[in-house]
Amino acid sequence: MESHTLRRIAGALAAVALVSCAAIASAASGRVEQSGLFALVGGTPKIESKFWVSHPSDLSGTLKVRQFTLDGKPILDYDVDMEHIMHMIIVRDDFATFAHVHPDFDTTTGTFWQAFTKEANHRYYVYADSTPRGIGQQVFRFTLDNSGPIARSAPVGGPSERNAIAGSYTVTLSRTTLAANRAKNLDVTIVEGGEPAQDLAAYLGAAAHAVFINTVTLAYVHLHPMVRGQQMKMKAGKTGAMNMSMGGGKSGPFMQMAVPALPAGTYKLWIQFLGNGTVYTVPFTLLAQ
Ligand SMILES: [Cu+2]
Repeated sequence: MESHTLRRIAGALAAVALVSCAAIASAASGRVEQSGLFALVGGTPKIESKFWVSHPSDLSGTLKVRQFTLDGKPILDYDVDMEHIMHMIIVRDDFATFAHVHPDFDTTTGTFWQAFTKEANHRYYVYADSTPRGIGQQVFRFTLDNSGPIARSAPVGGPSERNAIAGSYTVTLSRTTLAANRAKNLDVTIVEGGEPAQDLAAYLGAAAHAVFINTVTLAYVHLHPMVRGQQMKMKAGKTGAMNMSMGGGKSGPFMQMAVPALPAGTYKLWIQFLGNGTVYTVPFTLLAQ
């Protein structure tokens, strides 16, 4: 079976620490800025990404990201990818929560902002995934600090069951253990009431979205499973990236995703899909060994 899964890979592979994540106090404003850790496997950082939190109360604040060309000019033009110019993934330090949000954008300053309320005693990892026009996809990771001592949390553990329940749906992966460093196609099947689900629709321009995060290295992979046996309309984007158009029609329930070669480790995986008008986020744990 032929599959052309659109693939977006980002990673924070240990040896590829190209940009320091050190927090830098901005003398001018008193705010604490972070320079993002470049996180795109196989790519190179072509911009600089800055992160800070404005008007923080104890737990609520506005996450801000502003990106710059390497000669220091704020980036104002972004390509739309999956219906948005920035995708922000926010995961809790124990990988127990996952958010996929789309920050607002100030076209004058190039600043993105996103309201966020964290839970006490946890830090969060924030991934900013965008495609500056003419540059191509760039992904940076930041850390949102904890308020209060970090809670002790259960370890992520081994590979999860292949089935997971989401509302009235059961999502099944063909496997949750993979050979490390080897690309592999994984089937994703969504069943409702014992039958293939009939009320799935495209979500953000894809049949489903899958985000993998290595629980140790924080390497990040973002894939879009393709509906099996359905002709997908693909077009080359301006930057050479592939954009997918599904026209908002029916989607699933039989999908396949092309998982790239993953370094050995444990990966938290979240699959997002739209079922009968509701977005579901389904967690799994994968082991690459
Ligand atoms: Cu996606």
